[in-house]
Amino acid sequence: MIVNYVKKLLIFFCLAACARMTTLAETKPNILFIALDDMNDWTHLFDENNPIHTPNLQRLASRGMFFENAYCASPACSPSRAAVMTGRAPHKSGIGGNGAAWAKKVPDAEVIPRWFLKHGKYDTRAGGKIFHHGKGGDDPPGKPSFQKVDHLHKHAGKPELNYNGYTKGRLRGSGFDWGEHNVDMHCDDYTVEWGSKIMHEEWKEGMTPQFLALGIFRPHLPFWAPSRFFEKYPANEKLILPPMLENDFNDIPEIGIKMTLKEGFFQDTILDQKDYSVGSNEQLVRCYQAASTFADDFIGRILDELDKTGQADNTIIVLWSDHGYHLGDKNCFVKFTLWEKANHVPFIVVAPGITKPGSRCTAPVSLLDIYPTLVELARLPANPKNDGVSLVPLLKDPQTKWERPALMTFQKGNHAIKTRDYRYIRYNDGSEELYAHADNWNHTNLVGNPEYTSVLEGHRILMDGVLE
Ligand SMILES: [Ca+2]
Repeated sequence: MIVNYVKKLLIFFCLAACARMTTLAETKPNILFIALDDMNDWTHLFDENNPIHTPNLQRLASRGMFFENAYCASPACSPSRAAVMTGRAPHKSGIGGNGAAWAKKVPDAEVIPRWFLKHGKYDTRAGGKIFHHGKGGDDPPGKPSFQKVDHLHKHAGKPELNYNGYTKGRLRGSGFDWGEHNVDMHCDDYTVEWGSKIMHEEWKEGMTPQFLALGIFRPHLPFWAPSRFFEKYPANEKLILPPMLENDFNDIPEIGIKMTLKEGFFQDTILDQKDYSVGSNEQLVRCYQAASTFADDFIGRILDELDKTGQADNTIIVLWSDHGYHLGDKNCFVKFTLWEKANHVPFIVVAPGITKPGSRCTAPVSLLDIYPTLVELARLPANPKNDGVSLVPLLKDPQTKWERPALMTFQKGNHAIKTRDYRYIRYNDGSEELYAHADNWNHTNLVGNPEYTSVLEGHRILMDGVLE
């Protein structure tokens, strides 16, 4: 009796699974493409011992695959986003810093949504920050990246950008402020409202498949969030601060130290005063934590809206952050470094019928891999100019053998690779760093340690290989 019941149950689940797979196989899936800005790995998504609460990132991860070791192609907004969207590696495209305009560097590039429009007849939509704002993010003349766009900068001047006067930590005006900020509409509220409206009006039975990109600007500076997002982050000694090693720069080459000075306005007042008042650096860390949970909340709202459309089973979701952020660790508040915290990012893919809910993958992967992965998932022809590789084998089986390292580049000739066991950095003057995987705050440079001579040599060869 019980055996029969179990058999029936198994048949039911098989049929249900087949029905799901049939759905994705017979119709073109929608793509919900969500970008975060400057969100690092110090969140519950990666480890529940981390201080930053991200219930909605975890909710999203529970639906598909979370890549624990995903890396941006470049630790700055413009080159990282250009790499994701064009599929071109920064060392080949020449887009290695925030100053380069992607449309001028690679005018022949077909960005992901254009590939979907051209080869899959997709409708393409984008709200918020997808490319970097400013001229570096502009489309090439006559080649719009999306059919319909709601730009983030359209909302400049709205209440969110009215700086509210925390002068102590202020650096260059409201763009670099941090604090509690209670206004009706933050810039991401506009983006989520716009995206929700698109889904509400256009995502229906029989719809044209759609590529919808939504770019959330938080936790990027200004580190602002409404007061309720600060409740979990105490403004006193109980606040969790990143570990800071004394003399952390003693084993860092000069060129690596120089990179931290890129936004070098905090160096004299680094977290040594234990000052939790408004505008202090400790308060800045607290505000980053709150701004990250605020960003996470927007993700929850997007998922709620998707679920209301009834299209979730036919929608591939990809979520990524353009890079990470240092919060006083390694003596800096900055992203423009080749260390782990500025490059290790949240990256989640939900592909119904393909990814197993709640699965995790430990292989090192790059955000450059997003383009070829989405193209394969949607069964469109591959773009031969993509420098990344499709992650579909890993989405199907996270244990797939995967020896390819993730490559990161910042400006000209400065690179890092991440393998399963090490991070190896080589700057354009030839100086190097090597860190064990477990040393994720990059406290101990192993270059010069005779025990690691062969590891170092192996990583030099690997880097030469991926740069070819
Ligand atoms: Ca960014």
